[in-house]
Amino acid sequence: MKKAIVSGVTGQDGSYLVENLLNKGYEVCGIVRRVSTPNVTNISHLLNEKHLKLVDGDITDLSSLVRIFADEEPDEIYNLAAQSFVAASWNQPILTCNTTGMGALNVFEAARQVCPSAKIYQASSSEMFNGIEYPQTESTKFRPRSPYGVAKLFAHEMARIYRESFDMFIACGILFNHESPRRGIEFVTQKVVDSVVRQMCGEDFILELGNLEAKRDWSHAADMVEGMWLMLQQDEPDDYILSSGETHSIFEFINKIYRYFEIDLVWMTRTSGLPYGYDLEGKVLVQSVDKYYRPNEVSTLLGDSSRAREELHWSPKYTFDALVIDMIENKLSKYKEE
Ligand code: NAP
Ligand code: G4F
Repeated sequence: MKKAIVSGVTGQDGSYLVENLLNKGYEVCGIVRRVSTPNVTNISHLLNEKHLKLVDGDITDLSSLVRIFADEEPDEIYNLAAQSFVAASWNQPILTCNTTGMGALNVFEAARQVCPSAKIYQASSSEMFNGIEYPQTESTKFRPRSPYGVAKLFAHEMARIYRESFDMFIACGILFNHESPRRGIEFVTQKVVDSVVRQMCGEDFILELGNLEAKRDWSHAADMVEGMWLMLQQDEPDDYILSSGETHSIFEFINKIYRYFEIDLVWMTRTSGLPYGYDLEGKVLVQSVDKYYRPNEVSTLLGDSSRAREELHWSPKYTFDALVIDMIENKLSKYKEE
């Protein structure tokens, strides 16, 4: 039985990855950071699994990683832990770099000291690109636009340094945006789905968002975690883009969610230049406000995942429409339960 360690196990990707690995017959050890009120919602359905064990640890604490890696002797390590919310990285740049950047280095260094032959997956990001040149491939130049992007690029480059200098197996997945019903509430897809469902259930408020012109290449997280696993099944480590190969603006995403409820939004622009959308009765449902604009922005993400498709034989199962339906239907059933 292979053993995998997963950091970030309580997050969106961690929860899907654990399911995926348990289904493949792995023994999984999830690293959970200590908090006063534990948040294990995403993995609550897995807590009684015989082959899943949770251990306390923090990727900013090298000693905790050394202890865990020495105790567990893993075959594979998936480093998914991060401060992953781009917008927050301008307000907390140091925490973001300590966690998302230095935390990854701690994972590589702990593995070098204790289990250098374990295969490591590092969660790199399309936020390392500048969003001007696209479609992005593995050889598109990196030019991050956020503290988060810089922290991810630091980790990405450190992965290469450890790979080349110490002959360690570290594969980086340059993943484009991926979503699911388990996506955190602050990310734009979940925020829109949650707000529109609440409006449709009778709550009276205007959904406030930031830049609606940015374009993202969205996939389903369940498809992405299979790609992570495939990267560690190769003989040699490499970097791979995982993406859908389609790009949609935030406007398009919003329209799609309202359309599900048979509402065709009409868009207008205020004198301030900010857009707002209303229904056919003239009721404003959504508006763009200054407070959700970021100091800088990756404008267009469109990933070319040909290398992963050819070499890993990876291909996503969810279409954009199927992702949207999964998110809406899950949200609707949660509200019905409540
Ligand atoms: P997520 O839902 O925000 O999950 C992040 C996880 O990291 C959570 O389990 C969080 O624990 C944990 N964590 C944060 N700080 C930690 C620390 N100091 N020590 C240990 N654990 C810590 O993120 P995700 O969407 O699943 O993404 C997984 C990874 O892929 C992240 O590295 C992200 O940056 C990267 N990525 C994501 C996307 C995407 O579109 N989702 C795209 C590219 C790359 P708590 O539950 O305690 O907060
Ligand atoms: O959903 P988002 O917050 O995701 P973002 O910033 O693209 O980052 C996600 O994907 C990265 C991969 O490219 C990951 F590395 C990262 O960890 C994270 O998972 O924002 C998407 C877009 C942005 O252009 C943002 O400006 O939506 C725009 N947006 C407009 N209004 C908004 C809002 N984003 C959020 N979160 N909230 C808004 O109100």
